[in-house]
Amino acid sequence: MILPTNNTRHAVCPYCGVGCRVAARVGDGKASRISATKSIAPNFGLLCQKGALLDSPEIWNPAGRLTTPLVREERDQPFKPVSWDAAAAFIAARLDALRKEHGKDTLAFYGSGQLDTEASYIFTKLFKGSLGTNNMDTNSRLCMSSAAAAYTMTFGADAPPGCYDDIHHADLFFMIGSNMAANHPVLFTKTRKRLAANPMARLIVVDPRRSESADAAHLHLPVKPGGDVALVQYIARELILAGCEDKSFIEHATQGYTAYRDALLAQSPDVLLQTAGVDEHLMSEAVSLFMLADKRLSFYCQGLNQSTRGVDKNIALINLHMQLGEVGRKGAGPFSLTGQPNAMGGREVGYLAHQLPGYRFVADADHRAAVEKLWNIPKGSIDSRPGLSAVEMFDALARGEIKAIWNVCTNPAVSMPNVDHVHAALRNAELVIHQDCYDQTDTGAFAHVLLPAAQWGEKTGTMTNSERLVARSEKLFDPPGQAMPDWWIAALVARAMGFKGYDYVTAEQVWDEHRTLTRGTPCDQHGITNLRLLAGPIHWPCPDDDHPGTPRRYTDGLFPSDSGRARFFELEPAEPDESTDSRYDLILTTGRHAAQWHTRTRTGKVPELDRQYPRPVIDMNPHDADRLGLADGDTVRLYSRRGAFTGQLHVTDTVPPRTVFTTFHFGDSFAPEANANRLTNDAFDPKSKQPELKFCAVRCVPVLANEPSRQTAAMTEATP
Ligand SMILES: Nc1nc2c(c(=O)[nH]1)N[C@H]1C(S)=C(S)[C@@H](COP(=O)(O)OP(=O)(O)OC[C@H]3O[C@@H](n4cnc5c(=O)[nH]c(N)nc54)[C@H](O)[C@@H]3O)O[C@H]1N2
Ligand SMILES: Nc1nc2c(c(=O)[nH]1)N[C@H]1C(S)=C(S)[C@@H](COP(=O)(O)OP(=O)(O)OC[C@H]3O[C@@H](n4cnc5c(=O)[nH]c(N)nc54)[C@H](O)[C@@H]3O)O[C@H]1N2
Ligand code: SF4
Ligand SMILES: [Mo]
Repeated sequence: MILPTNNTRHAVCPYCGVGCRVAARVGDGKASRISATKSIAPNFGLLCQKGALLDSPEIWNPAGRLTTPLVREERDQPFKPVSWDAAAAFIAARLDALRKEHGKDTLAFYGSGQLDTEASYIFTKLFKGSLGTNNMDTNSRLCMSSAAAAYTMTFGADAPPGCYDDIHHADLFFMIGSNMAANHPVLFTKTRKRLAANPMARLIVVDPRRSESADAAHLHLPVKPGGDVALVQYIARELILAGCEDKSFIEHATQGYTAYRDALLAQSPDVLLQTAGVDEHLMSEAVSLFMLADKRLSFYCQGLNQSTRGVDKNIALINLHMQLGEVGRKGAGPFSLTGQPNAMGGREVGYLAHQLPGYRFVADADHRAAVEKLWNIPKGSIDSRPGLSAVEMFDALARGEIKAIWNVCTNPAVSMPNVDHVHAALRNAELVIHQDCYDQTDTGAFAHVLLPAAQWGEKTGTMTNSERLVARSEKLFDPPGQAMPDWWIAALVARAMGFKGYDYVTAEQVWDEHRTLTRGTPCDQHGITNLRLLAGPIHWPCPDDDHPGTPRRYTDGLFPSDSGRARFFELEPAEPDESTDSRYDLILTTGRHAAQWHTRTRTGKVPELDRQYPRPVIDMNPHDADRLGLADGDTVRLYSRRGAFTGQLHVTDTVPPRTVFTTFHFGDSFAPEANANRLTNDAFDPKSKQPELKFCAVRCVPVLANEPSRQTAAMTEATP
């Protein structure tokens, strides 16, 4: 354990949205062992295996890094190393030419919740302000956009009401569509500690699979994939019938309750049970646990968000907590877990296609005018039309309506649904810029320009974690070669294009500008100064220098909506976008392994992590394996209506009959047909535009040892 000394720096773990802070001792331009410190929020000495292995030399080896800007005119040419100025001049000239010839909306940006707030801020200013196009979206669209939309619809503004301290006070944990044990491990450890300390406390997990989290639960509700609205409504309805309603909270702080209540009572419990797909006795047990508990805390993530009903799934749960008076109450409430370390910060700078900084929206004339004034750009510079969301953006690229895409800190050639179509779009683009810290990524293979980014630990930046805690991630190391921070690269290109207002020298200057833009907004960070961030992290809202920060919001029952009240919505339980039939008779759901991070560009390099999940695995119930004549360890192929995927069969009763599970960690660079997103459906939720990554219809066939060509077989058989 390293003790804090003068030469100890703190950085934010670059993996999940728990936002653990790690300490490293620096000296001689190097940093020594990374650890966590007991006194430091939010993890207080805890780290999971991914965080603890951040000092693995493989992560820092310059051999696997992009170290100089690389440019090629055409994709069949080799890349040439160039200086930063030459790369910026090349990009500026190409973007300018496309903009003049075809219009500003032919340029697009695709970013990431792993970028720090400073980088997200400058890219937003460059695209929405200076270039005047809202064709700017990020992987948060695949991740948190349903949660953001649901919070905005119900409370009037995005972000969770509570904080991690609520774990120490809750007596019922309701984890729905979250495998916290694998994906937010430090929070799961905190939850288990609370369960151990309070023998009356209970954990319910709602997941079609018996995940690692479900294994540790008192009650596992194996919901039918997509059946969450019905499941939550069943519980809410039974609770109403039992008189569990907080009448005072409902009357003083909400609107729309009567209509919500009437609509729920009009539902048939049998139909709800059938749609949820869970036995009545298990559901009755869940209802009893809700009734016995005093403080119920819900954690949710992609099992709710990644669905064509993602917003409704979120709202059903928020409705339930409002009915129980559990918003702004210590130890209770709806708490969406953020996936990436700074997806919250990205939402705060307004990096999604419909947003502007400070939870403002492009469609709102007052919001546009306020931001134009703060950015010192002519009135009317910001377009009033929301730009294209992730799926729509790659569609427009495939059709040739978008011509240039600048892709930063995300690997869409692996992670987008229906990824064959995304590959075709990238091949069709006139200009692909890919900005990454690592060499040899799947998306980089499509690029004309590769820009070397300083990675975590090599730059100063600010991150907001799942609980609205804003922390400074300090620079520990120098980046290799010419790699530079993402914000610096954005500002360099903006200046090369002749735009004013990008003369930043430090990340602190960018932060100061960003926090000013949040002043008076629901995510007010004006009081979070650089000086205060040196001392430690602070929860927003924090309007002034002497404000202590706000771990819990809405404690006064006042909400940032027009009426000042939170709003109930009536919902219809409905089926997912795609259905099974005799040809595609299995439901595929996708997710993550505890030891791998997304497209493996970092965890795949760390032997201790990679060996835990070194190749694609398909989990299948023994009944299906018997029915299909398959055995554990067989190489099998899944076909959906869109493509094919090959993996090793794992026969296990953790998945229910007729449902199979795999991860999306592997791309074409690993093996042909290793990418599960060849199968997934790019249908999206109409309210959040978040795609359906958790449900598609597939069939499973054995792979024959001597078959001619996998790709050809896949193409012929995939045709419905
Ligand atoms: N180790 C690791 N940790 C990570 C990441 C990683 O790649 N690796 N990624 C980070 C990111 S960006 C994110 S967004 C989070 C994601 O964190 P999670 O949402 O916890 O991760 P997933 O595995 O995608 O999905 C969670 C669970 O949803 C279940 N599920 C599938 N369909 C349904 C359904 O219809 N209803 C319900 N109730 N559940 C369903 C799946 O079986 C799965 O167990 O993890 C973060 N943490
Ligand atoms: N089937 C299926 N697909 C999914 C999901 C699912 O559950 N199922 N989940 C979706 C979700 S929630 C998410 S968040 C996405 C994640 O998908 P991606 O964002 O595509 O995945 P990553 O591997 O995290 O990509 C990050 C890239 O940025 C690079 N990088 C790391 N640090 C830096 C840096 O500081 N600067 C720069 N410029 N680059 C850096 C990495 O090397 C890597 O290439 O996947 C989505 N896709
Ligand atoms: S729980 Fe998340 S933030 Fe914490 S060490 Fe693990 S991956 Fe990093
Ligand atoms: Mo995510």
